Amino acid sequence: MRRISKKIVFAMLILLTGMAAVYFYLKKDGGISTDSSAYTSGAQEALQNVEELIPKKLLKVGVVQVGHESDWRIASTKCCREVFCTENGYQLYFIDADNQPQAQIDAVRSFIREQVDYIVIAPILTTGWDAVLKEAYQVGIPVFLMDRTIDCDPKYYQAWFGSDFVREGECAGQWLQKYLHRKGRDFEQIRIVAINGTPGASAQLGRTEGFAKYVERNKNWVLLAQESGDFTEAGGNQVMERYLSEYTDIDVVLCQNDNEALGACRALDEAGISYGKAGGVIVISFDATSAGLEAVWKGRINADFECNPLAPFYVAGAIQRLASGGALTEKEYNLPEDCFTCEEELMILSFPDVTKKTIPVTREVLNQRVY
Ligand code: GYE
Repeated sequence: MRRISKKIVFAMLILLTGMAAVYFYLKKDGGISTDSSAYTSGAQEALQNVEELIPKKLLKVGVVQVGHESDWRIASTKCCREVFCTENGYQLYFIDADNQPQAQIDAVRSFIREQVDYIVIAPILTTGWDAVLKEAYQVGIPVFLMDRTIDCDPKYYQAWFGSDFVREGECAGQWLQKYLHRKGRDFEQIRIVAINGTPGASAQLGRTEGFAKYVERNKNWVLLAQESGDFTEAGGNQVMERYLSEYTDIDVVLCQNDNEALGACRALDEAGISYGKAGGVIVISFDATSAGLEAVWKGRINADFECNPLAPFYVAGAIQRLASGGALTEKEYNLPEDCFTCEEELMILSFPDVTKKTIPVTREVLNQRVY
């Protein structure tokens, strides 16, 4: 008891000495009133400054990315790192799964062990998520999905932010239908080859499904082959080389991303076959990254259907809302996207619920792009 009271007296002495030192320091500095109200507001101000100096608790966010297979993915990772940075109040745990589905599951388990506050997943495949998401759910870590979708009970994630991939495929199909009509090719046989993305990724499944509706509708279109280029430039190049050795008179190559399209263009160049604006093979792509739109501008790609990689901004908005006690109103959020072409004429793409005007790519359009 005597020891405790000695401690208290000692602490009070230090406090009083400190206050006296501050008082004399302020007096010495001159111009500081000793009037009690001014002293109180000065103290409050000092307290506020001290509060600013105390580091705020950073939100721990674990993000597992698909890999680094394409320009689109690199833009998505860049956005992620910019959004979930320390200055914005986050401690980011970032794992690049290098296109390995099991590495994604392991990453989520490591985030759970790390007791992060939020988990953000950009899934490679739609399948295989149930067990690990249940684990995150049981320990109460909110999960957000971005980019591709997954097949699981929606209660295991807060919300998904990404593109309507079926709509992207439909846009490509409707654009091709209108473009061929404009060129007077409604009754000609149109021989199409497709270079798909990673099999089982929702971006691949959706784009394939959307475009297939137009293959079905246009009886003069023949889909000769569809193989995976794994969303990479090397994949697009190899698949196109194979197609060129197997098929003659290809009218259209539909590539499920810009990197595949650039690889396909290289194969066409090497084979001495004309394409794009120059005539010959019509090249269609998805993503509308800077490299893709540059190729549209140069007339190498005819049409490029945008896929927005800025989902991390939206996910961060949702995290902030949850962190401040708010709630989300939707489960699925689609990001805004456009259609770009190398031809100057505008084209209207219309669906029961949405109308899109194609955008001809100019230098100004390129300069305004952020990814
Ligand atoms: O189109 C491609 C990427 O899932 C939307 O994945 C994404 C796709 C994108 O690597 O470039």
